[in-house]
Amino acid sequence: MPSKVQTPEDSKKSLPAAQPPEELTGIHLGHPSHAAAGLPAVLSSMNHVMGQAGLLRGTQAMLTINQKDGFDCPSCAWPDPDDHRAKTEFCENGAKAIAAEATTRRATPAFFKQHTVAELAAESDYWLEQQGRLVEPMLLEAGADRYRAIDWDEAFQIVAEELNALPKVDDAIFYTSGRASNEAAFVYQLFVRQFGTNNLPDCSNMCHESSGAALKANVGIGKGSVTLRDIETAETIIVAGQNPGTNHPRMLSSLQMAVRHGAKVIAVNPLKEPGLLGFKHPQEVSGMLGISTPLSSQYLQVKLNGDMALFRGIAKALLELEDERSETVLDRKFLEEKTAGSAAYLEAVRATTWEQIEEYSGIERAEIIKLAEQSASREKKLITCWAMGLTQHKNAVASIQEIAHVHLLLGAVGRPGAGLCPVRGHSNVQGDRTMGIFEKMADSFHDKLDEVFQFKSPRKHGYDVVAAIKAMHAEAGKVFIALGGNFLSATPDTEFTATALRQCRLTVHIATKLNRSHLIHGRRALILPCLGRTEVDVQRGTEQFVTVEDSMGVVHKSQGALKPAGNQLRSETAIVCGMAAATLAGRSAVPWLEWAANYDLVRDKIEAVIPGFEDFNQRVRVSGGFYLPNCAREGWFDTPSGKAEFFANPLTVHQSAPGRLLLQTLRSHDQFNTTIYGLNDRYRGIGNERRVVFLNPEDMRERGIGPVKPVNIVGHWKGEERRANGFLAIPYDTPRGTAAAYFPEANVLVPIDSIADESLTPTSKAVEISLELVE
Ligand SMILES: Nc1nc2c(c(=O)[nH]1)N[C@H]1C(S)=C(S)[C@@H](COP(=O)(O)OP(=O)(O)OC[C@H]3O[C@@H](n4cnc5c(=O)[nH]c(N)nc54)[C@H](O)[C@@H]3O)O[C@H]1N2
Ligand SMILES: Nc1nc2c(c(=O)[nH]1)N[C@H]1C(S)=C(S)[C@@H](COP(=O)(O)OP(=O)(O)OC[C@H]3O[C@@H](n4cnc5c(=O)[nH]c(N)nc54)[C@H](O)[C@@H]3O)O[C@H]1N2
Ligand SMILES: [Mo]
Repeated sequence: MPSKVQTPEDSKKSLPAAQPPEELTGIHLGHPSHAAAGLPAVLSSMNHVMGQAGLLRGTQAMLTINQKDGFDCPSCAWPDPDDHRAKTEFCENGAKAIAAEATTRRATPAFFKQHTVAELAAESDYWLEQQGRLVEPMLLEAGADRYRAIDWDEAFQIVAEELNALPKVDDAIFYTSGRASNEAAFVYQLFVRQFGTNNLPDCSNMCHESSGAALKANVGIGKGSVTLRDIETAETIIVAGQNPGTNHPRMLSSLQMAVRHGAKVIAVNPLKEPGLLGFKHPQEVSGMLGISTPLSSQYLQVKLNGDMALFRGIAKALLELEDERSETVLDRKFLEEKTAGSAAYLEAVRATTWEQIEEYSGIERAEIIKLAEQSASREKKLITCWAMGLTQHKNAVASIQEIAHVHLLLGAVGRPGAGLCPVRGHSNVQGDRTMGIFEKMADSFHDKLDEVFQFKSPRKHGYDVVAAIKAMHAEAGKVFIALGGNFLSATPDTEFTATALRQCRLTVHIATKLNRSHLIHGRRALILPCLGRTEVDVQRGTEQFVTVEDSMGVVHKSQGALKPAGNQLRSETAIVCGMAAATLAGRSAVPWLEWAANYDLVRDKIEAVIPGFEDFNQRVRVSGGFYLPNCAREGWFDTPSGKAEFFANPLTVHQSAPGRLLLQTLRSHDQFNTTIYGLNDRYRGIGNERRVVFLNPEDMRERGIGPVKPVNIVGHWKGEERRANGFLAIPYDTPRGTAAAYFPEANVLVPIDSIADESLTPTSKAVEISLELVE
């Protein structure tokens, strides 16, 4: 029988806190900037690196990051240039990520002995992060109030014992965050499938799942179609729902290069984001002197969730231009030969009125026509980049398909300088998916896996993130294992998720740093400390490397250079192999421990199972790596019809109830997802505070809320209320009716049932709220 451990009826007070403390930290309010990077960025990165890692370790790390024989930056998935690579190919936020990993601080067994789990949970996420690297496997026994050190074999035995005691295999849930290497991800999914389940939720479920679902249906591959060279040679680049100044700073160099070649960059974003206005290249003298290149020639402050209407508007404007002009605006040849469904789509576009488009998008017709004319000018080299502003909405899939439709009308896919560019988040989130981290892989993948490993992999689809939380919530006694990440803080509806995790019989986290998920635990809990990307990985005397795939489908090596943070640390691959060997003892023919000692053996099997990895071990040793096949890039479409598909989706937008605001949850400049590096959001003019809510000044006036006054945020969802208390109201340039607050503090407001159609991604960019003034 699954054991019921802690119930929601247990007094909340006695349980470790699922949310960071509500205290304010003392805001310094400045002004939003007009450009990103430049000298302050360099200074900030140096501060972080030298402050955390010291001069020697810091410099050593910074000189190998993103170099062809170095390690892949663990921050974002923006690719490295194929040819013109700078000596310092990193950005301010990459530097912060390195500093966080290379830190000399340690969360030792003595530290865990000093603090109860409840005491640790009362601290802020920023404080938890500052405690440094985890160095020994830690166990929280049933009923104990603090973690204690144990050895690796004991830890693997506990995992094996709990997994094998489950009444059904589907009671085990295996989460992955997108930093795991290809090798770790491949062995992990094999372990999970040999154990017997497809319960492989991942961070992608909360991230670019909508892009994958949309593009797979449109163009036959759920990945972007462009390369870095395409970006640099495009004529028009639309950046929609993305804040590259903070989240993909190296993308700004590529945009700057494009602008210097004559490209126009168009920003589509409700907020005026400094990183989209201008760029001061930190590796150029002019940039260091503070001279910025203006980036966006047009800045469309779309309403939250107004993108589908905007792109429908672009399509409508293109059609009207085609009608007006004698020359063709649309690529008729491409439409006829390579696409299907355009007639029904074009009919839907004609039937959509300009009034509706303007109302839903909040953008005037003239501006939309201007953008359409720009997109269709000269060689129609159009690239559209997007990220979470598009993917985390109810109609995300349909919105992204509307982007694809505009590209198909212009034939702007699979041509040099043109294409679709979902900009990935985690540095290997795309690679993890390629390796089979997915709750519903295609049959072709399973067939190959079965053939190569001589077993019958389960075909029943597994849980994605939201389904996993609901399953743990509905029934006690599950086992939850996480390869990286911070499940509790990254997922929606924090208190609901906390209840779900507390009911597990075992929670296990393979991690580099302490986070809140380690403190909101099951009956028993394990923390298994792993090596980071920056560190040397030696197995049985031989130095190993891992591989990753960037946002543009380049697979390459990553090899750390720093001395590991502790001598007990194991690599992710070795930890997964250790768990698999203990759990599947006698049931698996895989030589897990041999694999843990030699990643070439794992790569040979990746080659055998996954298309595009021919001669993997040879090709990945060639400097810079190799591109995976990509049908859309190559100009053909792997859809059932063999053509790129149009879908005449009904036009939708989030309609808030009267008096309510629509809140998006986003990242500050000093965080990597749930990892809080600092308390500033420099470009937006916020110093030393995270509990802020950005509001339109008119909306504030109407509600009698003065600048920097404390408010409580009340979330509304189908008659339910969720609360996040004690936020400071900040007047900001955002459209009326919209608001913004930081993730993860605001996750408590995101309802577990509010998910995107088809992709099932939590709608983190659209939470209906009202505000209460705090007296
Ligand atoms: N330094 C740093 N780098 C990171 C991360 C990090 O946390 N820190 N996270 C990584 C990860 S996992 C990811 S997925 C990416 C995330 O990269 P982003 O997607 O840039 O991240 P967000 O902060 O969520 O920003 C969303 C942007 O979309 C806008 N937006 C919100 N709603 C809408 C909308 O309805 N329409 C439009 N057009 N825009 C909208 C917001 O104003 C904001 O500018 O970054 C990756 N890189
Ligand atoms: N409200 C709201 N929620 C969101 C989002 C949003 O915009 N708004 N964004 C969503 C998105 S896009 C994403 S991707 C998810 C992110 O969700 P996750 O990927 O689960 O969260 P992270 O904060 O990236 O994970 C950080 C933790 O990973 C561990 N870690 C760091 N490096 C390594 C490593 O090399 N190996 C291992 N094993 N562990 C490591 C550290 O312990 C660290 O505390 O959050 C989602 N949640
Ligand atoms: Mo992400």
